[in-house]
Amino acid sequence: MSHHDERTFVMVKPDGVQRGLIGDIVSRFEQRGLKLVGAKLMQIDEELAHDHYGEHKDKPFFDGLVEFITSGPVFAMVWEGADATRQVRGMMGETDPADSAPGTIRGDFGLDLGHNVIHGSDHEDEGANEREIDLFFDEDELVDYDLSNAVWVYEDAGDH
Ligand code: D4T
Repeated sequence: MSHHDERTFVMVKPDGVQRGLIGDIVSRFEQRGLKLVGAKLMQIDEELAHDHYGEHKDKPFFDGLVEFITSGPVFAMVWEGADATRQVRGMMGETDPADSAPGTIRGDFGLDLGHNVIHGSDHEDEGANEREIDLFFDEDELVDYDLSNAVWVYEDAGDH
């Protein structure tokens, strides 16, 4: 594995899907130079919501969080690239859109903590990526391929 191959799980939440933000969000990651290796529109059921948000099960906002994340389709993705998890988190902004800088996804598209448009695996939680990719995707839904623009994104990716 090269250092360009870090994979991270990202999801446009039901508010982002309903507001027509899938295209813009995908565009931002593409333009950054990340490689899309899996994507699907899907409905999260109660069981998957509990598995995904298990760490929050004792929090007061848990029931509302489950209700929200199951309230409509989400767009689940796996993106690959150098330092992908941390870079995606940076592009997302803070958990609360109200604290997020303009230019970030939540800072550009959100105002409310309970409707914060996007999820990305936590880069400080080791193993979160693998766990969430496994939870949402079968192995055969992830595509292994070379992105031709990699030689222009990475200085050490070959000749151009
Ligand atoms: P997710 O997991 O949705 O990408 O968000 P973060 O990783 O940025 O933040 P988190 O796990 O701390 O929170 C998960 C999810 O719960 C919502 N939330 C959070 C909420 O509705 N009320 C709250 O008080 C908090 C802390 C927002 C994100």
